[in-house]
Amino acid sequence: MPRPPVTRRNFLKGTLTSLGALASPALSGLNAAAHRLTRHLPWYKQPATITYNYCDICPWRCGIIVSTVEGRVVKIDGNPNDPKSRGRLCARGQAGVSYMYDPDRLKQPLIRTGERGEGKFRTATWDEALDYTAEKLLAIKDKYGPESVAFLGHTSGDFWFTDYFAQAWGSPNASKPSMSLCTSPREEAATLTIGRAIGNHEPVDWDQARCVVLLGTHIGEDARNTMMQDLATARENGAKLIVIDPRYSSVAMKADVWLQIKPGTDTALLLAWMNVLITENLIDSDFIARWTVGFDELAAHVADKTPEWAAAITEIPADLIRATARMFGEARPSSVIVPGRHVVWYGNDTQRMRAVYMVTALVGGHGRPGGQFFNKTPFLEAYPHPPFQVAGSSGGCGAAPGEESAELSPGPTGKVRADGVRERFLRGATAMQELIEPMITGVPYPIKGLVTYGSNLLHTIPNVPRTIEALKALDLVLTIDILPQDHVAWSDVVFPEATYLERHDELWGCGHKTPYVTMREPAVPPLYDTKPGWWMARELGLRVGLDSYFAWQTAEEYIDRRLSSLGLNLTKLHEQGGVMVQKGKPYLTDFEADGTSPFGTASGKVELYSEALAAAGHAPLPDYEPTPDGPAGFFRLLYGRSPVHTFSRTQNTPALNQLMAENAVWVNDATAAELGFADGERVWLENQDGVRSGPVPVKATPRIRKDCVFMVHGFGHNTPDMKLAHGRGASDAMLQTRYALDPISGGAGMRVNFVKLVKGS
Ligand SMILES: Nc1nc2c(c(=O)[nH]1)N[C@H]1C(S)=C(S)[C@@H](COP(=O)(O)OP(=O)(O)OC[C@H]3O[C@@H](n4cnc5c(=O)[nH]c(N)nc54)[C@H](O)[C@@H]3O)O[C@H]1N2
Ligand SMILES: Nc1nc2c(c(=O)[nH]1)N[C@H]1C(S)=C(S)[C@@H](COP(=O)(O)OP(=O)(O)OC[C@H]3O[C@@H](n4cnc5c(=O)[nH]c(N)nc54)[C@H](O)[C@@H]3O)O[C@H]1N2
Ligand code: SF4
Ligand SMILES: [Mo]
Repeated sequence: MPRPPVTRRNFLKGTLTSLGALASPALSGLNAAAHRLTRHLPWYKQPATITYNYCDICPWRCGIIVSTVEGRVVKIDGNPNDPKSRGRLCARGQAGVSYMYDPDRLKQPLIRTGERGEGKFRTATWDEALDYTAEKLLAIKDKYGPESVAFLGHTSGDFWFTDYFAQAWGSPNASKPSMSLCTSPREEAATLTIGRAIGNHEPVDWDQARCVVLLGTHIGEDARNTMMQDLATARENGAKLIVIDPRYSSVAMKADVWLQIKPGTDTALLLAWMNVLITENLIDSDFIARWTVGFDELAAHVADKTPEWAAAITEIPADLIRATARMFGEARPSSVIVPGRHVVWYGNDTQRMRAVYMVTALVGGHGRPGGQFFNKTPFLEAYPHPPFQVAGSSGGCGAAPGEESAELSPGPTGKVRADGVRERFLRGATAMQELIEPMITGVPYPIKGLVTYGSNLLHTIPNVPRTIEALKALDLVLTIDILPQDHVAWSDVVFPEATYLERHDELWGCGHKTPYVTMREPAVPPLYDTKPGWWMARELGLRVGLDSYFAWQTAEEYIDRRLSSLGLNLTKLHEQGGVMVQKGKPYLTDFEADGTSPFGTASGKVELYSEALAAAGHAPLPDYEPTPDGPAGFFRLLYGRSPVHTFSRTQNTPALNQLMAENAVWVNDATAAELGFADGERVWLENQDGVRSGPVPVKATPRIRKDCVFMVHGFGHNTPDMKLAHGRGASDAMLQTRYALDPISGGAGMRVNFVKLVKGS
């Protein structure tokens, strides 16, 4: 039965009634008394118990307030104290209730009975499942060493396995998709150029910006809550907006100028912008003299990269390239190119991202109001534990504060990472897709065990047939998930997790303009026979001899110990509204005042010319490298987000499935007509290697170039166990049988696949 919506007024009333309620989801004595008086009333008039949390539907992690009535979660609101949500949420965040009550959830531990991939399991007790896993892990360790177990994880609880357990166990082979399948090139480029990380919250000073550029970044479809709010504020304040996208995206509609670039040619555009900024003296000479190195080399490098040169490559008219460069330069220093997030596009992505930071540097935008500010990581001590067997986290936007800066070190047997990071690539954090090959070949050494936490292997990593080959070759596959996603069928043992609304979890500390720490507490106890990740990690740890790392008994004890470094504990943090905000140091003036440099490069300056890259045999200044076109009759496959779905995790969420049950393929309308495809007609997509996915409806539209097609990522689920998502839409991951490896960061460029449209439903 649909429940009536909670109005702001009665929600606030509920909040007030429950003020002072315990952190525990159980009703306090006060609430219980109130409940007796009100239980004849409809649920929305009853006092709600409030718990604090951070949203786990996407990696943005907005602070939320969860209302529970009679043991049922009824409403999720943004936490006004939280710098990430500011009291608002996107549609997905509000659908958290539906996500948690999805009837298709994994409910009990499972042990495989059929062949891998068949999806045949028997239910097991937790003791059985944990003992089984521990035995297999120890057998692999005895025979091959601890580094032969890989840990692939994402989603906010991944810390317990991908970071804590992996390091205690002694495997350097831990990885998250949020690096080499998402942000690696921009992080690598930022480290090389400005000597700082970008981190989870892109440091754009929206409030004061006068000119903002979005390169690919498709805000609105990419529905990062506060970014949408910030963009609206910037526009309200009169900031100019330039959007560069081969597709007329939702945010392109809001732009002053939309540049319909030829896919893969952005670096040429950025070089031409630098040419115009320098030749027309639209630069900040003082900033350049004081805070950069290599300006002369850069000026010489771009001297012949004229708008006319770039026009032939990008298919953007030269006068438009010139006009937009002027628009950007004239707003200096309050001009910024938003560092993208999903930046693994064509394989040469670190160089493009360097060019992005260099354009902002030429106008003096780094650390200037309205430019790219300096974020600060919150202070929070780590839980004291014996030295890890392997130092260094698996990287990613989600690493816990206090644990994230260590250098990667080899495992206890002296073996370095099997993905080649620090050997094949310049530095990089981790390269998830490069850990698949060693599972098949045993080179540089065997990987025999796999622990996957909260990452959808078959929808996340390109070259799915290779991943399946790897899954077949392993001695142990442990999957920890909340849903029977496609990869679950390939597991030997499955641990069903309680969702973020049903568990305590590691604190979330976010590097930000105002760094902050927020908490997660359960709104209701775990549903079914599910357990929180911290509990599983500890129970498994105790069974494989890692007792000394799991000295704490509960997550509360662990978190309270960490919070004590801030003079807090969970109860106090709850009482003060779930969030602790610290002071930032966002502007250059903050550093100039105390005579320090915000730039962590070797020179302490923005490195326009990179000695580090030159020394490693890479181009010290970015060059445009063409990306090959596809075969005749094929279109480049572009992909992106829908505002109502996250990756491949929400397609089965009833409330979101109702809003969008399948994806469509965007095709230029004139091209569709030429090929004889009607708008709405169902087609299969077939890639350059003969792999098919679909069928999906054609969206015939003038909003996309003729050389490419576009689809929303995350659809095309095979498993019949996810009843709403099963068989709906096409999978971009299936069609990405190839990727272009970025030799600097280890990122996997995924926009190098091509598809043709094939009739038939
Ligand atoms: N609703 C929703 N929002 C999300 C997520 C989600 O799953 N759902 N995921 C979050 C995460 S982790 C990430 S990484 C971000 C990803 O979102 P973004 O970082 O915004 O991703 P991009 O890949 O930059 O953006 C995709 C856009 O790039 C365009 N594009 C394709 N090729 C090119 C090209 O060669 N040049 C240019 N200039 N543009 C091109 C596409 O047409 C599309 O509009 O979204 C975040 N926000
Ligand atoms: N083809 C293609 N590949 C991509 C992208 C793309 O656009 N196209 N985007 C890339 C980007 S930017 C990113 S950041 C990554 C995202 O990569 P992933 O994070 O792997 O993406 P999801 O599909 O959301 O997978 C999350 C998995 O965690 C499970 N899960 C959800 N909540 C919980 C929980 O509380 N506990 C546990 N244990 N599991 C949970 C979900 O059921 C799902 O199986 O993908 C990358 N790969
Ligand atoms: S942007 Fe939306 S889905 Fe992502 S964390 Fe915030 S509310 Fe949740
Ligand atoms: Mo991402």
